Amino acid sequence: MKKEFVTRYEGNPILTKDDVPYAVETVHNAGVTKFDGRYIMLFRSHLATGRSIIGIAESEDGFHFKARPEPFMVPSKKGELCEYEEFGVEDPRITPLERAYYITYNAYSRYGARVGLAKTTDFKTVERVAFITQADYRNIVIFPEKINGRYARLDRPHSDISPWSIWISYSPDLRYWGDSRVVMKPEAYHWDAMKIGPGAVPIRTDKGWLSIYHGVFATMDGHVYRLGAALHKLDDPAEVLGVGDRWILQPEDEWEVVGYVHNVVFTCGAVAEEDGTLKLYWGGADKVMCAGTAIIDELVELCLTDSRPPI
Ligand code: BMA
Repeated sequence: MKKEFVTRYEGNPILTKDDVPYAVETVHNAGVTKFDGRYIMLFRSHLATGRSIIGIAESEDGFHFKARPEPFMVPSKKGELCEYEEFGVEDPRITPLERAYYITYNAYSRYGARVGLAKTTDFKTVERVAFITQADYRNIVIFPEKINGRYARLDRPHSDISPWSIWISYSPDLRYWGDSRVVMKPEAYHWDAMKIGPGAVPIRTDKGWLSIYHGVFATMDGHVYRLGAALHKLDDPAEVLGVGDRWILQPEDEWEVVGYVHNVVFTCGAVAEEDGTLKLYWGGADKVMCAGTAIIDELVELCLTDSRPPI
């Protein structure tokens, strides 16, 4: 069996707080996409207040990023948005869809964590569209195309009953979502036994939608966040064709093992290249941004051959 599925970029970490022209404590959990032939990264940063904002960086090659002088999204000061973003905006994912880029992000407030939807067409200005969940939701990735006439997303509600699982929901307009159901659960006494959540925006392959998700294992020394792969049926993503039995990435480098939160690799984005490779991006220990590459076909194979059932 193949030993490593992700090859770490030798220049990791690719972005840290020292690369940001304004005062931040961390650079992590970034969504990444291609726009106008360049790579755009929307990264989360903790401020010294402990609250988060979202910055923006650009790159020609997907590895060397330069942060812009100003943040891209900060908690809104206006009306309803202000009330629900008071404690920060976090963990952006970027979905290219119908000539625009939709950004899902966690909005944190005294009422809990919920998910907001924002939209940009130029990565210079950004408009809020709507909050698309109530409280206690995180990790929403919207599929990059309509499926059977509806928009679709993977999400992760957080209820009193664990383990916390990945659900699917649908929408006619990106604003109102429903028809929700569980599609994938953590596996007992497994690397993702405690909770799972969608990570990168799903990638279309011939054999299905490839989803890179995170799984959490509780240890006596805290929680360990790792990444795994699952494959969803193309025309019915509620059907999971297979879940890779083993993780594809775990905290190993020093800046993944030790940081703001130890032992975390957490993805919000990946870019599929035309040559069949994947550029995968992850936050290391909630402190820095890292990158690596994988072969898309190998991840698909893992889901189909060395797999466990989704439920
Ligand atoms: C999750 C989220 C992520 C974070 C992870 C590890 O619950 O808050 O943003 O990377 O915990 O701290």
